[in-house]
Amino acid sequence: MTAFGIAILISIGLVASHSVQAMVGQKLFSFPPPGRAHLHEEVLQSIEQSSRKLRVIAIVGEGRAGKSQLGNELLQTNVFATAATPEAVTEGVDIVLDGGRLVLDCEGFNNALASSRLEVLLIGTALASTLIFVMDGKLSEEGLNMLAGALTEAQLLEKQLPTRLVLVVNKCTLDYKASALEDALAKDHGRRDSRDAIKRAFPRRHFVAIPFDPSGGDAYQQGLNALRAALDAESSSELVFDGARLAGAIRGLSIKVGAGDFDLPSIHQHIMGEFLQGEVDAAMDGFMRRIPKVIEYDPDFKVDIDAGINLFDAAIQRLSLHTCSGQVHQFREQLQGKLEDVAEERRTANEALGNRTEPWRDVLRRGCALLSARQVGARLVVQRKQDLSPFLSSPSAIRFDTPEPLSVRWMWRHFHPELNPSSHDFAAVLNQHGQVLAVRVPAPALPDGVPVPRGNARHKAALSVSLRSDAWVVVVSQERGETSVACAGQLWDVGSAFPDDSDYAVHEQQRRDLLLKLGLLWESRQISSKAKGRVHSLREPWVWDGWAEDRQSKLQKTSRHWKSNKGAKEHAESELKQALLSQGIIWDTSVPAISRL
Ligand SMILES: Nc1nc2c(ncn2[C@@H]2O[C@H](COP(=O)(O)OP(=O)(O)OP(=O)(O)O)[C@@H](O)[C@H]2O)c(=O)[nH]1
Ligand SMILES: [Mg+2]
Repeated sequence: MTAFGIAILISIGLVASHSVQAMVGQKLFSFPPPGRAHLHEEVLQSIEQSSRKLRVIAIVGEGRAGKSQLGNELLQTNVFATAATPEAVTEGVDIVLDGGRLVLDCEGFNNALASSRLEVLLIGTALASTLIFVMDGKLSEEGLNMLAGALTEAQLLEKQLPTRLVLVVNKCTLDYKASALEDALAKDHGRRDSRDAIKRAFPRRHFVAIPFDPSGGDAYQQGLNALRAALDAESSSELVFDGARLAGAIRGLSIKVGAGDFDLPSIHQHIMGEFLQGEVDAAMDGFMRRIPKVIEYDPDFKVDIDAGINLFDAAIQRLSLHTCSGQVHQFREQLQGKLEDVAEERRTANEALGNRTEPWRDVLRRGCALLSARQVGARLVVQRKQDLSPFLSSPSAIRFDTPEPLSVRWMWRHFHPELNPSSHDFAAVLNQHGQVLAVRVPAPALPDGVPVPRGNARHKAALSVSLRSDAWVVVVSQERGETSVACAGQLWDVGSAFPDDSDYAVHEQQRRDLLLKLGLLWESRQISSKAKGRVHSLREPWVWDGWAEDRQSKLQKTSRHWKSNKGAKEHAESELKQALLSQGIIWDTSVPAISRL
C-alpha cells in the first residue's frame, strides 16, 4: 500500500471516529494479491442490519475523473478519499450507507498508472439501482467501449437491466448539449454493437456534463444540481432492496466474481432473484396487513388474493421489468402459491368458527351478535323444565327426529331472509342442551295487558312464549340490530347475559305474579259459588247441588248431588276451573299454555 493509501484509510478512520452520527466510508471490496475480489464481511453486516429499503447508487468510470469527489458532493460530506495525485486513489469498492441510499465509490479504470479491474465495473453494474458512469473531460469513445465491454464480458448484451444509467462527463470544458449521449449513441462508426448494447441494456439513461471549475463556482454547482436532478428523476422506479436481501445479493456476487466467474446473467438473475424475493415478501406483508383477521365467523368471508398479486405487479411495473419476465413469472407464481395457502388457512379457520357447536350458550351469543350486526331478525326459544311439545304441534312447525347441533353458521343460514325465506319469521326451538328441536314454530298471541317495552311482532311473540311456559326466548331485532331476551314475560337486554338456571325459581315466581296480575290464574279470578239443598230419596233424603260462576267471563258450571253444601260448591268450582283452563281463560303454570296459537 502506498503512503497515500495509508493516509486515505486513516482519513476514513478519522471520519468514523469523529462522530457516531457521521456517515462512514468503508471498504466493501478490496483486491489483495494476487488480485482476487475480497468481500469485507464485517462491512456487509452494516448493510445487512439496515432496517430501511436501500437503493444502490454506484459511481464507476475512468480513473482520476473525480468520481470520489462527486460522491462526496452528493453526500455533502468528505467521506470518500480524493487526491490530486496521478496514481489511483480509490482501490476496490468503498461504500457509504446514507439512510435509504447505499453509495458505492468504485476504483477507476483507464488510468495508465493503475490496473483496470473489470470486476469493479461489473460489481457496480450488477448491484446498481442507478449507475453513475463518469468520464474524464469528454464523452469518449473509449469510455463508451468500456461500458459496452462490461456488458459484453458479463454476457448482458441482450439483457435489459432495471438499472438507470447516468452518464457524467466530469471536469468538462466542452459545451455539451443535453442530447449529447443520445447523439453519440445514434452515431455509427462501425461500432454499432457496443452502442446497441448500451441502448438495450439501459433504456432509462441521462446525460450530465459537470464543468471543470477549479474554484467550485456557479457553473460547477449547476452541473452538480443537474446530476442531483437526474438522480431524483424516476427514483421511485428503482430497484430497492431490504438490507438483508441486498447483503445476500452482494455475497452471491462476491463468490462469483472472486472465482473469476463473470457470467453476469446468472449474477444478474441472482440479484434480481433477491430483489424479486424482497418484493414477494413485501407483497405478502402488505397482503397480511390487509386481509381480515379471523376472530369471528364471517358468512361473507372472502380473501382477495388479487390484492397481494397487485402489490407485486405494481412493484414490477414500476421497473418495467418485461425482459426478466420468465423470472418474474416464477416469483409471481411463488407469491400466488403463498397467498393461496394463507387464503385457504383463513377460510378454514372461518368455517371452523362458523361450525363450532360448543359451548352452546357461547355459540348462541356469537350467533346473535352476528345476526344483530347484520340486522337479520331471529327468534330462538330455549327449553327449561317444561316439555315444549304443545308449541310444536302447529302444522307449520318442523320437528327434527334427531336434534340438530346449533352453530353460528346454522343460525345465519336458517334466519337469513334470502337464504331461507320460509323460516325467518318463525322461531327455532332449542332443548336444554342447545340443540335444535324444531323450526318454523309460530308463537301464540300475547295476552292483553302485558307491557311491551319495545319491539315488534317478534318481541311480542317472544314475550308470549316466555309467559306461557318457563322457556326463555332470544330475539334479534331486524330493525334495530339488537338482541333481547324474553323471560317470565319480561324483556331484557342481552348485554346482561342469558337467563341462568340457578334463577329458575325467581323467574317462575315472576311469571306467576304477572299471570296473577293479568287474571290468568285461578287465584286471580272472581268466582261466585253457592249450593242449594233439595229432597232426593228415602235413602238420601237431602242432597246439595253446587253452582259456580266466573264473573268476568260469565262461564258457569253446576255440580249436582253432593252430601254437603261445602262439597257441592267445591265440586262446582272445580268443574268451572277445568272449563276455564280448557278454554284458555286461565292458565296452569306447570303446562305450556297454547290456546289461541
Ligand atoms: N478543478 C477540479 N478538480 C476536480 C473536479 N473534480 C475532481 N477534481 C479533482 O480531481 C482529482 C481526482 O479526484 P478523485 O475524486 O480522487 O478522482 P477519482 O475518479 O475518484 O479517482 P480514482 O479513485 O483514482 O479512480 C482530485 O484532486 C479532485 O479534487 C472538478 O470538477 N474540478
Ligand atoms: Mg476515487
